[in-house]
Amino acid sequence: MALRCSYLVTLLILSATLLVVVNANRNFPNEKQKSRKIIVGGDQKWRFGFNYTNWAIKEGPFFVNDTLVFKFDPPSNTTSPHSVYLLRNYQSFVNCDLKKAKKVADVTQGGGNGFKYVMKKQKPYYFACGVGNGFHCKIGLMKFTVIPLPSCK
Ligand SMILES: [Cu+2]
Repeated sequence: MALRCSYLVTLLILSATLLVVVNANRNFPNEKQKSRKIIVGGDQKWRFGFNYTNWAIKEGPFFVNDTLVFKFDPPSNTTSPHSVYLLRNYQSFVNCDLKKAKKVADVTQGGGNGFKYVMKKQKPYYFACGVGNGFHCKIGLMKFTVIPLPSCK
């Protein structure tokens, strides 16, 4: 595992070198990296109309045991409700198909410090908002996918 990890980090550093020109201030982790807490969407939080696919590409790479924090206000007269679902596979991700999706946070759980989700496995995660039966996901761009890399500990 240790060998595999250092190999992976080497690969990351190599790709980092290639990306340096276009992305000078991106942080690449070292082997002693602690798991991070990442606010989904940054200061945009979890909202309708922000491109979370682009956000995830810019924010990555992500690692196993990183925590994603989804921040969204509970439903009120002035805010649109949101939720967090895990879609089943790539196909349902592409189509924003919520059938058989797993609800991980309902519309009330994003308030305060936000809803925290720890990515425990090295597998694809397909996140989406479930509001409007796919409408927020499809039209509101409220979806992104992450495959966390093994954390090197
Ligand atoms: Cu939403």
